[in-house]
Amino acid sequence: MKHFDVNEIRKDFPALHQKVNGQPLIYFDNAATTQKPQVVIDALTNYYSTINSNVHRGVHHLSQMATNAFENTREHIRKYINAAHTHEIIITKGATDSINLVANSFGKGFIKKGDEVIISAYEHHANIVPWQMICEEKGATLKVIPFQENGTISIEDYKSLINKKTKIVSVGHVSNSLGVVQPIKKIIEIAHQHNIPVMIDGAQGIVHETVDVQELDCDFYCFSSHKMYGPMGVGILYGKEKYLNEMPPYQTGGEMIKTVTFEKTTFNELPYKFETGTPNVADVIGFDAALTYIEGIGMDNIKSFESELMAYAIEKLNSIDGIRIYGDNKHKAGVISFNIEDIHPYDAGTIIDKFGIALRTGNHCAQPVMDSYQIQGTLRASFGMYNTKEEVDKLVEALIKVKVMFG
Ligand code: ALA
Repeated sequence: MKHFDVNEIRKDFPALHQKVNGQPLIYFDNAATTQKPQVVIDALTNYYSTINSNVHRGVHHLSQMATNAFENTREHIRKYINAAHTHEIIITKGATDSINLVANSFGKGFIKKGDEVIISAYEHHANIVPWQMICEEKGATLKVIPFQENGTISIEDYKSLINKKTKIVSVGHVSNSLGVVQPIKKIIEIAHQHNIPVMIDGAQGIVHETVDVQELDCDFYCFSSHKMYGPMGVGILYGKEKYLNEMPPYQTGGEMIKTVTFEKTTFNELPYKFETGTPNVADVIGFDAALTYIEGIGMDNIKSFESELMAYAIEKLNSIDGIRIYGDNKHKAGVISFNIEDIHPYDAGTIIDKFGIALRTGNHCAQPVMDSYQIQGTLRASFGMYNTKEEVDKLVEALIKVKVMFG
């Protein structure tokens, strides 16, 4: 195993070394977006200073260099998630864009009146609304697996929703609002016993553990670069070739076209069939640098470091009188959602910001989760590979001060 030294890692992230409100920044909003290592920032500068050019569109030197770097990233992503084919990797704008692509394209191709789609009650809005809309359009029904007090679904509840009308299941790997790791392998296995494909929203999953899409046997898996220490505006959709080939194009124009006449247009092969317009070349290449950076640290190292940090943070937070952590579960990754007494999360978050600590407050784009607990929102601390136990101690000190102020 490679050596993991959080203090060395912190040196690679320039944004961590600043003061906010006169205090050293403590960045605990990693589930919203992670900070970027210098190698990623350098990759962007290098791209714009040297090979900036459009891809797949020119025989000239710069265009070929940019195209090679762009396509090398696609291959890197394939290897990173162990997909069988490079053309199963579609580059999108983000995880939300990826889910919209599948909901619309799969929906257009395979969902009809009377069919059913299964999601869960712990989903981010991005894995609810696209399905809701396609169901409305097609006259299909959206079925929702409830989650239990501890933030996970019951397999029995899930099984009871599956029937002959079920066309697809789409669930999150890790809940963004609770941090609970869901039993996705089991969910996939059960759906496959009925020949139903499964889409996994991995936006909060792949950041904290190794994902092998062939081993999981998921039919679709999506995620965002910016939650993996890479640039914003880049998402990935992995899809099994057998589905992607049968699905109609989502958006049109640009790379997805093979031939156009006014009578008929033919479409490009995978993966380009699903890629339109000029892609976000610089940021895709920046994502390549982020993946290389993560590989250099080692996901096993990151996972065990973050697990220890999470356990420490849960224990420390639980020692504060009046705190309630939502989604009390031993299978958690990267996220702790909580409230203190009846202090409004916005009030607490605003005071905590004065201590230089960045948390997210609100419903975390998961309103049904908040509704289940009958709360308006929570404070959410989310961790990355560069956070420390000392930072957790500072958060606990700040929360005690908040309690005193509102007490
Ligand atoms: N979906 C992101 C979050 O959970 C933005 O904060």
